[in-house]
Amino acid sequence: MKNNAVLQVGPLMPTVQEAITEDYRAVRLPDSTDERTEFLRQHGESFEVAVTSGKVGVGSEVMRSLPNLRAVINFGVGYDTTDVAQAASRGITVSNTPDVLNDCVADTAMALYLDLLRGISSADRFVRRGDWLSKGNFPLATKASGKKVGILGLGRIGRVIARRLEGFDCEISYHSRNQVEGVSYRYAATPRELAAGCDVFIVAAAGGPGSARLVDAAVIDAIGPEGYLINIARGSVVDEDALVAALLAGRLAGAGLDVFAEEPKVPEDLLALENVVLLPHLGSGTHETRAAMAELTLANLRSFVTTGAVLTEVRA
Ligand code: 8YV
Repeated sequence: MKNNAVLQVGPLMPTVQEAITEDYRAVRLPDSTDERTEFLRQHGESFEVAVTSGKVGVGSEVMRSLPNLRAVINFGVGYDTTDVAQAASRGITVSNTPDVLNDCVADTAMALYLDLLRGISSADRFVRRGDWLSKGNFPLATKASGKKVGILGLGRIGRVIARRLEGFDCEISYHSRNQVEGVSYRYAATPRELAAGCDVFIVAAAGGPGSARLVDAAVIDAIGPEGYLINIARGSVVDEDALVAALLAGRLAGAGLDVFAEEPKVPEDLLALENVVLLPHLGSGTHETRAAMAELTLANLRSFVTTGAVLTEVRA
């Protein structure tokens, strides 16, 4: 490949940024729209590979401005910010970082699960405010073991969540685009059917056009006033306005959210609610997992540059 053939799109983990700059002389796409347009007009033709993260991705417009692009190397398992349809039609390879983050994202789902049902964050605030001294006992919570849990999306991460929930004696059901072979969990034909049959509804489905607002007002109402919603996938999978309205009206018992529709914006109305646990999209955010994701990102880049194929290709 030519010099400067690697384009960095958006911020990356320092170790990844250093490696691609030193080893491939990668050039960073400017962040401001004006500078970016001019940069792409002048240099767009020279890039064959783009390295990005799931947060930023290579969207339709940037991809169109890179006429010689051959690969998008994505840090993160989710690739909904990259125009995979355009990539497929132009024969552009897209890679992501699957599997290495399954444990941490599933652990985050479990942390939200226990926190939400037992009121852990709320109880922590209770102690810090001095309410234990002034008000006495913390209100009773909901038992977490043995619940009926519905998982939307029984992919790599969904399956690890299910395995962890088995340890809590939960009764697991799921809905996925296709029924999964070799699992004993009950299959629900629609998200609404899944919601109607569970106490806790966990969103683990990939983001993107195919799953946008799959969890709509009707699904949220089917989870019901005694039910909880947890989302560790993408904010786009849930109709956020409908979720906020249901929480405010008491039509849902609570929600545990690691992801939002317009990150890092969190709906103002949620901030005052005690039955909601809010996380800043930290699903995979541990030293160990981020290092493994960085390694796989760089291995995909190395493999593409030397062989023309990536190790973990996205097949949308
Ligand atoms: C990533 C994630 O860290 O992998 C994903 O899809 O949601 C996160 O855990 C993030 O996307 C990287 O930008």
